[in-house]
Amino acid sequence: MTTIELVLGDITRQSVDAIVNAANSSLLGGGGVDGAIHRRGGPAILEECRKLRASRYGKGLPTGQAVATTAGDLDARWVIHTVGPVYQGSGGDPALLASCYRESLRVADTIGARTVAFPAISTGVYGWPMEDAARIAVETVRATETEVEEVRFVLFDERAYALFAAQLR
Ligand code: AR6
Repeated sequence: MTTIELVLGDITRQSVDAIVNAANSSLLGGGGVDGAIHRRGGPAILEECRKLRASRYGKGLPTGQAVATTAGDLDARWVIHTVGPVYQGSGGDPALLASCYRESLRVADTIGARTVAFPAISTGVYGWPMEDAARIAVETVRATETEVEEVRFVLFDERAYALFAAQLR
């Protein structure tokens, strides 16, 4: 059984086995969660991302997929990088947003992570409406078979927290 927890706060402050990063295909950093993770996690994360770009992901990590690296100085063993779909302008493909959660949990299983913190993927720079993103996130985690014991959604503001809480009720 996977339990779902909600936390209002900064994902880079979580003590968990794996922290999920709302990355972009380049894997080379950005703003939002991505910027915060690289800032607090230090250069070891970027170094491993560069190696992934030089090997398995020469064209970048495709949208909806996930890959793990070290978590550097974060209080976690791994960062799982996933690329959410862009909503702004295109409307976004909900199947790809669901895939981010499913693939991140699949990667968590392959590395043996039992506690995983997720941000609200695609709801910042990528513009996905929070209420819809919360529904997709909660439904997908509930429907995914995984060895992960705790999924912790870490929400950055009270509105996001309330919308996730509404999905859990
Ligand atoms: N902890 C928890 N949540 C946060 C934090 C934090 N420290 N910082 C922001 N959020 P975003 P995306 C919330 O933009 O939409 C980057 O440049 C934020 O309020 O981080 O998937 C990447 O490199 C929002 O609700 O991710 C990509 O280019 C949610 O996290 C692009 O942004 C996600 O916002 C990805 O955009």
